Amino acid sequence: MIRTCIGLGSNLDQPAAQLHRATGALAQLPHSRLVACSPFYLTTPVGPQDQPDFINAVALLDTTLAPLDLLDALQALEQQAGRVRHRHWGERTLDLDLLLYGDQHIDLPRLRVPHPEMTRRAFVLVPLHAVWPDLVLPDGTPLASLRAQCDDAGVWLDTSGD
Ligand code: A4P
Ligand code: MG
Repeated sequence: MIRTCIGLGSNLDQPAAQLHRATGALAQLPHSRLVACSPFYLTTPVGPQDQPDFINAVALLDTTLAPLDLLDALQALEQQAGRVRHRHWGERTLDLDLLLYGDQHIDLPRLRVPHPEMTRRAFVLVPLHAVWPDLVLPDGTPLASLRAQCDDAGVWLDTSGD
């Protein structure tokens, strides 16, 4: 089994419910085991500001699926959530990003791992650190140091409970 990290995000159609459904679906993926999911966070949008706040979380999934097979499965779940692509970095019902696949580096047109933006995004670093505090990234950087340096002003623990 390979330990993978999956970033979940939604800002349309009851975002917290979208993420609850998505984690349930991740737990049902073949050849895979959902290990943990971070708390949900309410986050201000990165990119266009004229869109609703997001709910973000990070799940840890152990799997024997190959990277592109896992990406296919994640994209199928996005489709099932009725995802329509509006605009780059824009609003979406469900976004599932493969952040890490073990300590592998993957550079394919369809799949770049580690996710190229992850170390710059508080909406990824905060939940990832919450669910896996002693993670060391494939390049040797301790996640805790990135978490300590990141500007988390737009990231709040979601206490709405829905
Ligand atoms: N792709 C390449 N690498 C990966 C990977 N590691 N994981 C390809 C998933 N997909 C990967 O993605 C476009 C293509 O990226 C896919 O076809 C896949 O083959 P997309 O999600 O369909 O398009 P997008 O969302 O418009 O672009 P992008 O760059 O993926 O956006 P992101 O990085 O997903 O960011 N603000 C807050 N607060 N919270 C958010 O969750 N999300 C975004 C979207 C912007 N602002 C946000 C949030
Ligand atoms: Mg995406």
